Amino acid sequence: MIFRKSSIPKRQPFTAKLSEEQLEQYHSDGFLVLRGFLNRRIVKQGKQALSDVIRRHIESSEVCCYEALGSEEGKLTAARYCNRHSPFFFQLEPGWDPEGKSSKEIELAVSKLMNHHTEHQVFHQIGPGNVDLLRLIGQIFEDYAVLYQSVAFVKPALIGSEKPWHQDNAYFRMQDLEKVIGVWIALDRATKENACMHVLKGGHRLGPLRHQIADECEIKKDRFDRAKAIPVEMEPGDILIFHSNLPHMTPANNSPYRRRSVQYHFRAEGNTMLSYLDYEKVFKEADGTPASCAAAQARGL
Ligand SMILES: O=C(O)CCC(=O)C(=O)O
Repeated sequence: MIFRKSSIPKRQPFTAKLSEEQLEQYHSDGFLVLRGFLNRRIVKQGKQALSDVIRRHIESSEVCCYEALGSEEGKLTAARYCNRHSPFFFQLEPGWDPEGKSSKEIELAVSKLMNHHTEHQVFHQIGPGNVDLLRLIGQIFEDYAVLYQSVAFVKPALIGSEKPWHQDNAYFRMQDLEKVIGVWIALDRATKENACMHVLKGGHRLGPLRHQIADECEIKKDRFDRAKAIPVEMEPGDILIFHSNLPHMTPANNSPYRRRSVQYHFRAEGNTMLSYLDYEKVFKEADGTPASCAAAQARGL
């Protein structure tokens, strides 16, 4: 197709900019909350898109492949639905068996979606296609912001399990730890009751902390005082921008309120990915011990 110059839409002018105080706050606390960043219409579309994407996969065996992940005793540890044509997948709460359940029941047990931005235009619009967001992140990086990954956590009501303390850089392997940022976006109200994010304010300045594999990959218990954690309560449309060395967790959701959120990680354009072995020399504690999840898994640390 040939575009005439006049038919090419003009690039939207960037409008968002962080103030000096906000930049300082990000660098000293390791996070920043921007209230009402997304409007109600797009938040509603995001929630609808989550439902649509989940249902489309459950109901179409042409698109979807189903995997039951098992433990040594042959018990189901997690059920996962993947896409035959894309890197997208979602999984259910540990141990929750979808056999004989309706699509609605299954949807309410989903805990995590990976690469959701490939499955719906709204998820692209909220994240990697959001010029205001790219500009803010780019301002922090002093470089262009590029999508690294997208993941959505959808903490189910009553059964949502805990995500233990971790630093996101423990999962990644980017050369410059300063230039990877997570953006956590509330689609529902996120409160202490329904498992909002909890962070260790300023904890990114501790540098890499040793992770170990328990049920999941988590920071070793003695690395900081967990009583110093603070909850970050958010309204739908608020966003949390956080450094990928910031220790954070979400507790179990025992409340009757589902807590949906979507999340994107961005890297600076100039930040490059290392091999697992090279990353051990970057994400390490002060005594040189490799601290990432992969290192813990491979070396039994
Ligand atoms: O949203 C959640 O429940 C957990 C989010 C989290 O810990 C993460 O994104 O690394």
